[in-house]
Amino acid sequence: MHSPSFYNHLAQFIPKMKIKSTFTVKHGANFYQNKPLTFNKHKGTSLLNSICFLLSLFIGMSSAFSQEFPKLSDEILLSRLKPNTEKIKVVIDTDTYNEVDDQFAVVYALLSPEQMDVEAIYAAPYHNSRSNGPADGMEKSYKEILKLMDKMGMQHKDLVYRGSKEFLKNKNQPVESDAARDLVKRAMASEEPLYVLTLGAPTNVASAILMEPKIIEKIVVVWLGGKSLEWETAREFNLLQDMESSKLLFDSGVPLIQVPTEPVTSHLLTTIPELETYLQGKGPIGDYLIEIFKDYHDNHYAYSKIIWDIAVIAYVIDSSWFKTEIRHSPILTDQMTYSVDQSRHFIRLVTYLRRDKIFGDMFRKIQDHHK
Ligand SMILES: [Ca+2]
Repeated sequence: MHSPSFYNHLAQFIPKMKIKSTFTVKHGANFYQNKPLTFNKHKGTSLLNSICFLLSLFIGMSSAFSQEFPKLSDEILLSRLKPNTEKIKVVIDTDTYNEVDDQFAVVYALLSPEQMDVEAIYAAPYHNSRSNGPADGMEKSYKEILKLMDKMGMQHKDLVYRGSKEFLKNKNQPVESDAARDLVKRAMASEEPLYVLTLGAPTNVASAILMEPKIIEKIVVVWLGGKSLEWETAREFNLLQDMESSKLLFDSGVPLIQVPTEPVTSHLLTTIPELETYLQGKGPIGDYLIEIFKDYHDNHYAYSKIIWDIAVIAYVIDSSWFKTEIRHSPILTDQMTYSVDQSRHFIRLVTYLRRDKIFGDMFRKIQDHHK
C-alpha cells in the first residue's frame, strides 16, 4: 500500500489528468479507508495502458529504494516469540539517564545472572528536560551506565557502548554508532537467538537492522514502547522520539515482543517508603536508587512513580508473571495510531503483569548483592 504522497507524486507525471485519491486514517478506529484512484478524463484504452505502464514503473522504482528484509516463516517467527524458558544471552539498549527507571532495569538485569548473560549495554539517545538533544542524552546515558556498574563493583571494560547521536532521519539510512556496529557483529556471530532488551527510542536497534538485515534471523527484540494496541493512541515517549525506527520494528518482520506502557507497565508503581523499607542501607547501589528516586520529584506526599523499564527485564526472567497475546503487527501511522492489517506478520504483545512478583524479585536480588 502506498502513501498519499506517492499518488500525488505519480500525478505530476500524468499530464492533463486529474487524480482524485481519498486516503484517511481514522483516529482510534483502527482501519484504513482507502478508496481507489478516480480518473476524470481521457478514458481511452491506450491511455489506460500508459497508466498501467507508469504505475508498474513507479511501483518498481519505489520498491528498489526500500530496504529488503529477510522474511521468517510463520513457524520460525512463532518459535522465536515463545517465552524463553532457558537462560538467554541479552544486550540492553537503554536511555539510562532520561529519568530514573532505566537505572533499576540495568541493575536488575546485571543481578540476574541465573536467567541472562548481559553481553553488552548500549547507550540510547533521548531528548527531554534531562538532555539538550539526542547526542547529549546518549552521552549522559553512557556515563550513567558506568556509574551504576561502579556502584555495584562490576567491571565494565568492553561491555558498554556509545549509541546513536541522532534519531533516524530516513527509513533507509542507519545512524552509525559503536552500539549498532556491535549489535550487528554480536548477532551475526551468535549461535542462539540474541535478546535485544530495548528500553528507549529504538534508534540503535533499527540502525543495526538497516546495516545488516540478516540480524532479523538472529535476534528477538523485547521493546518497552508504544501504548497497547487497543489504546486510543500509540503516543509514548520511546516511540514518538524516533518514529522511523519504531515503524521499522513493526514493519521489518524482526521477532518483536512489545511491552506497552498503558495499560500494562503503568502498574509498576513504587514509593519512597517502599524503597526505603527494602533498599535503604543495601549497599551503594540500593542507596543510589533511592537517592535518584527522591531527586526525581519535588513533592512525594502520596506520590508514586512508575518504574517502567523493569517490565522488559522481568519478562525474560519469568514470563509466568505476564499475560501475552500473539497479534498481527500493527501499522504505526504518522498520526501515532495503530491500524490493522490481518495479513501482516505476528508479534507478541504483553497485556498484563503481576507487579508484586516483579518488585519482589528485584528487591531480593539487590539485597542479596549486598550480603
Ligand atoms: Ca527507558
